[in-house]
Amino acid sequence: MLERPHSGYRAVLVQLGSSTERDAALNELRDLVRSADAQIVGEITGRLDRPHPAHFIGTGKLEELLQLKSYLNADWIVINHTLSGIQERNLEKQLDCRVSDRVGLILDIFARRARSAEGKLQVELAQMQHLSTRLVRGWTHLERQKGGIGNRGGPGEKQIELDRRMIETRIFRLKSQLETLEKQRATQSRARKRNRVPTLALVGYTNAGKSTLFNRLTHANVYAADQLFATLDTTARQWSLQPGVQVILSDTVGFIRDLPHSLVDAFKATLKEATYADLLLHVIDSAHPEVEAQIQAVEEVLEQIGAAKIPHIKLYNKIDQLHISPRIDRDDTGLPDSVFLSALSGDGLTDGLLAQAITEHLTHMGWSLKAPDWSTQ
Ligand SMILES: Nc1nc2c(ncn2[C@@H]2O[C@H](COP(=O)(O)OP(=O)(O)OP(=O)(O)O)[C@@H](O)[C@H]2O)c(=O)[nH]1
Ligand SMILES: [Mg+2]
Repeated sequence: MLERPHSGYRAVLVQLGSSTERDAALNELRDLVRSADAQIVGEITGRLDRPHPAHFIGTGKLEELLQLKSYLNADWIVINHTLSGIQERNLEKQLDCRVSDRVGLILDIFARRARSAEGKLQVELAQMQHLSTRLVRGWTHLERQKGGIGNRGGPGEKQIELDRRMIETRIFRLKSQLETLEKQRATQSRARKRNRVPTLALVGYTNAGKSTLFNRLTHANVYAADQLFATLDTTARQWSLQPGVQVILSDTVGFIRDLPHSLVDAFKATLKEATYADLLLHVIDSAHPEVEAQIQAVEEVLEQIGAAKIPHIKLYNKIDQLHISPRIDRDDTGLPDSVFLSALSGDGLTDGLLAQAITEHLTHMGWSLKAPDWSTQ
């Protein structure tokens, strides 16, 4: 029903704000747009003044954008802020091409990546929810123009009302399909608990290296790539923590700062996978310039999905890029707090540091992890 985004857009990016916040945001925006398979042909930056009610950016900037767009032959404008439905529509009309804001862009990437049935349903739900808020806003706006409640004449309003109902019906159906899938997932995780196998989940900012680590530990072949949101589906595998000691490890969707609410809501089931875990492994790209902000963003999402209280270890990944040695840092109680490692070179993994840190945590939580003693049998 929704149009699948096509590849090969020629994109012009718009990033406003003070110069300090702009650089980091612009870098991330470039990664996001490349992850949407588009080519970046131009960029416009500027101060963020009070947003223009009709088209968000000021009239001067709009003129600049119009010229740049036709000069560069661009066909997609990406504005890394939140636009109202009306602003987006006005901009599309004036610029005569597709315009997306940050939420629209992230939804676009998710739509490209979704592979599993559940992932596809979740993306469609997020798109529908996003669309419905825009229609409602557009509708109330139209109504206000026509003189307030009570005046329901125009064919435009009727059409919007019909669209809205259709979207609501679709949202209802998608939610119930997802609920069924979520029940299955909960049953599976209860079964794992009954089998007394500790469950660990890799969580972290997108592109931190979760899938690379997952593949290395479980010899799986999950898609890992230098792009944002490479993984959308949760995969769980057995991992031999030590000879004879099995745990379940799951790889999850990456987080990002200002994760759109419609996505958090729609991906609740996938994100919830983390809340079923006994121990979280928070994978961090320690070589990233925005490392602290990324850690904080992940902690915020964990809070939102109710996973903040689950014990976790911070895995400072990519230490090969920083040229530091693998090590374990401990908290006041002596428990491992962080492990410095590299999923790529194997530092901190092949030497058993990660397995040791995890074993200490699980033992502290009361798991008995003794390997079966075959010698007596
Ligand atoms: N130098 C270096 N690069 C790494 C390391 N671990 C992962 N990478 C690279 O980082 C990029 C992202 O890795 P992924 O494993 O796809 O990251 P992810 O956290 O699963 O990302 P999403 O699925 O997008 O959330 C890839 O290009 C990896 O090769 C590491 O230890 N060192
Ligand atoms: Mg991944």
